[in-house]
Amino acid sequence: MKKTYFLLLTLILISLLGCQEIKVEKIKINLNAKSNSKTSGKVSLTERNGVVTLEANIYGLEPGTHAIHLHDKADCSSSDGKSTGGHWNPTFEPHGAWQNDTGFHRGDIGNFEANNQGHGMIKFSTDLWCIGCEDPVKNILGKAVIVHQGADDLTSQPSGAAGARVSCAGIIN
Ligand SMILES: [Cu+2]
Ligand SMILES: [Zn+2]
Repeated sequence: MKKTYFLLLTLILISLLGCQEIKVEKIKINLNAKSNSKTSGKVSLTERNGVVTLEANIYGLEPGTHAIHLHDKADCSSSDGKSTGGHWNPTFEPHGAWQNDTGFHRGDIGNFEANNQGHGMIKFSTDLWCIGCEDPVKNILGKAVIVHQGADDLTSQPSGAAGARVSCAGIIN
């Protein structure tokens, strides 16, 4: 009888520990002004059950539409943000709207609106990304978040003609 209880207790313990293993990865990074702008902000990246959610609050923007992308390298060292390279494009597809039939970069998040106070926010979720997994087509660690002065026209190659890079954040744990 005692053995049965012990076994039951062990099973309960194992299942409880199993529940705690639901992996949640979270990274918080700061957007820093580039190209003589005053654009800054905060980005959180959370992975839950295979879905990554990006939430960004951006301040000091010109009112209107702005592009936001993931670029290739988490290197915001240059004053124009170009040290981050081009759009993150691990699948070698053309630039385009997210989940466009004719292809899109895995960094082509798209556009968001800034209000008259210069504040914009965007919430974006996808299962095509991961945070720190082994798949180089999905892993966003080591990439950068770039906010642009203008809108992404979603067609111009290779980057949507979105203008200067006004804010930059490296995706580093
Ligand atoms: Cu960009
Ligand atoms: Zn692109």
